Amino acid sequence: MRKRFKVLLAVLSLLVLSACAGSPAPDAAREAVVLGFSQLGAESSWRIANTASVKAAAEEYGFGLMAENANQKQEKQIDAIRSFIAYRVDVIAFSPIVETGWDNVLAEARQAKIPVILVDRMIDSPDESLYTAFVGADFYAEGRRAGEYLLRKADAIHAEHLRVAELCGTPESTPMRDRQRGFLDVVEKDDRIEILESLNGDFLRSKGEECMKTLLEKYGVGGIDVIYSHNDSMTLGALDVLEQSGAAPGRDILMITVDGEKEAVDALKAGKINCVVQCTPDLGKDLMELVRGLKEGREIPRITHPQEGVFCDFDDLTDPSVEGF
Ligand code: GZL
Repeated sequence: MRKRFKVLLAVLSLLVLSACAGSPAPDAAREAVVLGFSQLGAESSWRIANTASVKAAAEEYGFGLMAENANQKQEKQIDAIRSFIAYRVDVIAFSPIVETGWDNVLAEARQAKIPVILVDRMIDSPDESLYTAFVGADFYAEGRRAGEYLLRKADAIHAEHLRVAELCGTPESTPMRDRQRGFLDVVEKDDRIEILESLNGDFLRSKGEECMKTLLEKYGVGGIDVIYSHNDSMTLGALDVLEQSGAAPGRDILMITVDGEKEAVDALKAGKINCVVQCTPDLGKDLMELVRGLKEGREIPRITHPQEGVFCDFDDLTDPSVEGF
């Protein structure tokens, strides 16, 4: 009898401890917090994974979630934010498709005393009070990592001249601007590197294909040494075109990409991509921690960057840690 009592006591203790160990709020808190979330679209595997991360984390934390998809339209994001204000959600979170054009609607949220958290992308405004916090990648650092890989590769293959074509993400978006600036700040000092051209692929696989076709028509496979692409979707589109043209991407042309989705990491392992700069879509839990902090009246960090790294052809690609999302 005593043994059974001891086991029961141990189980009960574990249950109590787990409930106090910072685990998400219980279901009963679901209606206590309602988060309005405007997602910019579903343009890439990264975006789809990011949306899933936010939804799963809201569920885990027991928060009510009003999620709106703007299908790449800024005006739909603005409408969604206005509906969150009308509904009087506790917190508004959104991923701004571009950096400008938000001041009026965010001033309305401030007027309604609803805090705003930026997810994944930044806004460009002189008014720092328009948002409370940002959770997302340091895109400038990602661009620098891509540039540092290219210089390391140039050393390793004793390259004297490398002609780079850049596939850019959505114009005036934070990842496009900062991945470009970070990359250029590293490579433009090195006279082995020549930037041939930068084309807008809008983070879309279909436009990545179009850009690659345009580049091949203009320069030919022998006229381009490196593709630096701001996301995997555009890179995978470019790979399709290169392989259809008979080129061997990863050998004839160095391929550098950002995000780290499974299909791109698999292409890295197959030797078709040379470098994958990681950009995690898993921002949901970090976002919910910020929401919980606001609801508990705590000071929250203004900027939260996730840990990110690089997978490349200098690595042991058989290591199980080399995997995509
Ligand atoms: C980056 C994110 C970018 C991804 C793309 O955090 O904003 O948008 O790199 C996505 O895949 O479209």
